[in-house]
Amino acid sequence: MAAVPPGSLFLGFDSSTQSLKATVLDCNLNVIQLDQIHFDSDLPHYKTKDGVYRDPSDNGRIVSPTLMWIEALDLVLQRLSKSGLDFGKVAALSGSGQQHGSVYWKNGSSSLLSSLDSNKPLLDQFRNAFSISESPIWMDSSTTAQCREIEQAVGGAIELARITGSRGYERFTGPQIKKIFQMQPDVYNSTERISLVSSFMASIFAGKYASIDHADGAGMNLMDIEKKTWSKVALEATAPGLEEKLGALAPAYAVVGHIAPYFVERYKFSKDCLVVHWSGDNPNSLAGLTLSVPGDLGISLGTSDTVIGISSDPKPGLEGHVFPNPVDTKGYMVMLCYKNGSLTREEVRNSCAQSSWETFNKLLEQTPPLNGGKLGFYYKDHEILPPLPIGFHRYILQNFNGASLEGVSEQEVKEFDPPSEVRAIVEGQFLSMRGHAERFGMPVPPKRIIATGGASTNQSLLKSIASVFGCGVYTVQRPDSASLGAALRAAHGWICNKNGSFVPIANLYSDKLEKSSLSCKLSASAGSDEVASKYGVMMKKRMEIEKRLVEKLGRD
Ligand code: XUL
Repeated sequence: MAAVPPGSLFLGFDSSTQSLKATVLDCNLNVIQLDQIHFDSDLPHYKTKDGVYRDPSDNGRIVSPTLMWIEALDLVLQRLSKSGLDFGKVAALSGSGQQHGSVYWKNGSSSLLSSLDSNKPLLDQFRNAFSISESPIWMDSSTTAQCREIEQAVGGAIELARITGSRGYERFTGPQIKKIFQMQPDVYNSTERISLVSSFMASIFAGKYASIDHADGAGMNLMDIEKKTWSKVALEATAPGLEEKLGALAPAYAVVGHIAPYFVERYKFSKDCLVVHWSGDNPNSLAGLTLSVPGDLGISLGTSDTVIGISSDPKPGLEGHVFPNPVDTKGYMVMLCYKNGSLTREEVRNSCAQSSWETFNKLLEQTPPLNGGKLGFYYKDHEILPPLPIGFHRYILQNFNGASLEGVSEQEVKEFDPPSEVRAIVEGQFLSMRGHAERFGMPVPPKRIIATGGASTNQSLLKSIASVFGCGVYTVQRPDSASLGAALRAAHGWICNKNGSFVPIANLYSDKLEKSSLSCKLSASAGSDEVASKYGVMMKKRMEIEKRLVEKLGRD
C-alpha cells in the first residue's frame, strides 16, 4: 500500500443544510483544524432561516439559494487560510453534501467551470451559471404526485424500491427533476448538467463536472443499486434526455481529478492535490464513524435525524433506504431518515424550557422513563417517516404497566405539562427509531450505538437512547462525523489512487484507530433490560397509533 508522505494533510468539507464545515486531518488521522460558515448568521444577505427558504405559496416547497453555497466556499477557505492552514500540504480533499439537493447548470457552464479567473471571487463568476437559482433540497415535500407517477411507471412502489433502493420519496432527486420538467420545461431544456450538492461542490474544486457517486446517487430514485448504473426504466419514468444531463456515475473512493488552477493560484494549493468524489452526508458519516460491524447502529442527531447501519444483503422495501457503502466495493448501508430532528426538539425547548437546553435536560431527567404512559408525535415539518403532515399529537396510555398491551387503551389529549412534553418528544423520537429499525431488519437490540450530529453532545439525550434501546451509546471525539468522514475519505481516495486499485479503508486506521480522532468512547451505559423491555411494549403501541394516524392523515 502506498504510504502517505509525512506532513501531508487531508481536507474534508460538509455542505449541510445550515452550514459549511471544514475538517483538516493530519497523516495520523488527527483533526488539526476546523472551521465553519453558518449560513443564516455569516451570510445574512441571503435571508435564509435555518439555511433554507420555506415557500408559503407552494405546499411543502423548500429550497436554498445555490449561490450561497458558493459564497460560503470562498469564505471558509479564507478563514482556514487566516488561521494558518498551509493549503500546499493538502494531498487530497473531499466532501459531504446534504443528500438529494440538486443544482441545475445552464447550457454553456462547463466552459465557465474550466476557465475560472483566480483574481475574482467565485461568486462573481457563477452568478449566471444556473438555470434555477434556488436548489430544491431534502426538506422539500412538494412532489407527491411525481413520486406516484414514477412508481406507477416502473411497476409499483415495491418495484421502484427493488431497483433503486427506495420507493418514491418527495425529497429524492428524480421526483424533483420530474416536477421541474413538468412545470418549467424551458428551464429543463436549458440545463446541460444536473448535479447533487455533493457533485456540485466537487465540480467547482475540480474545474469540471464531477460524477455523482454511487452512494449519493442512490438517493435519487434513478440508480440501479445492484448494477450501480442509471436505471433505464427509472430514467424514462422521470424525464426525457436525462441520462445525458446526469453524466456517468463513479465510486465514492475514485478521484475526479487534480484541483483546478483557480485554487492553486488563489489559495496556494499544490497542483498535485487530488479531488476525491464527494458523497452524501449520511454516507460520509458512515465512514467517519468507522461503522463496519453489522451489529452497530449509527444515530445522527442533526437537522435531520438518521439511523444508519451496514448490510451485505439488504432488503429494500416500502420503508427506509438502501445505498451502496461509500467505502466498500460490495457492501451496502441501510438508513432511516426523519425530517423532524433538532429543529423540532428546539421548538419544544423554546415552548417548555425557556429556550434553554440546560432546563430542557433538567426536565427530561426529573421525569421517569416511560413518562407515566404519555406518548407524543411531534411534526413541525411534514415528516418523512411516517409520511405525516405538520401537527403535534399526544396520547396517554390507560392501564399501561409495560408488561403487555392487554387492556391498554389510549386517550388523546390536547397538551402535556412541560416536563412530560420534553420527555414525550425525546422518547417519541427514539421509540420511533427503535420500531422502524426493527421493522427494516436492522439489529435490535444493536450491539452498540454510535451517536453523532450536533445534539450528540447532549448527555441527557444519549442516556435516553441507551435506555430506550437497551444498549451502550458511544460517541466519537467530534460530533461532526460527516466532515470528518469526508476528510478520511479524501485520504482513502488518495491511497486507492496511488495504489492503482481499491484498498480496504480499515487499512488506513487499523493500527492507529485508538490514537486517532476516529476513536470512540462509551458515553452512556446500557439502561436496564427491564426498562428496555417495557419500552419495547410501548413501542408496539406507538407503531399501532402511528399506523392509524397515517391512515387518517398521511400522504398517499
Ligand atoms: C437523508 C436526508 C437527510 C439529509 C440531511 O435521506 O434526507 O438526512 O441528507 O442533510
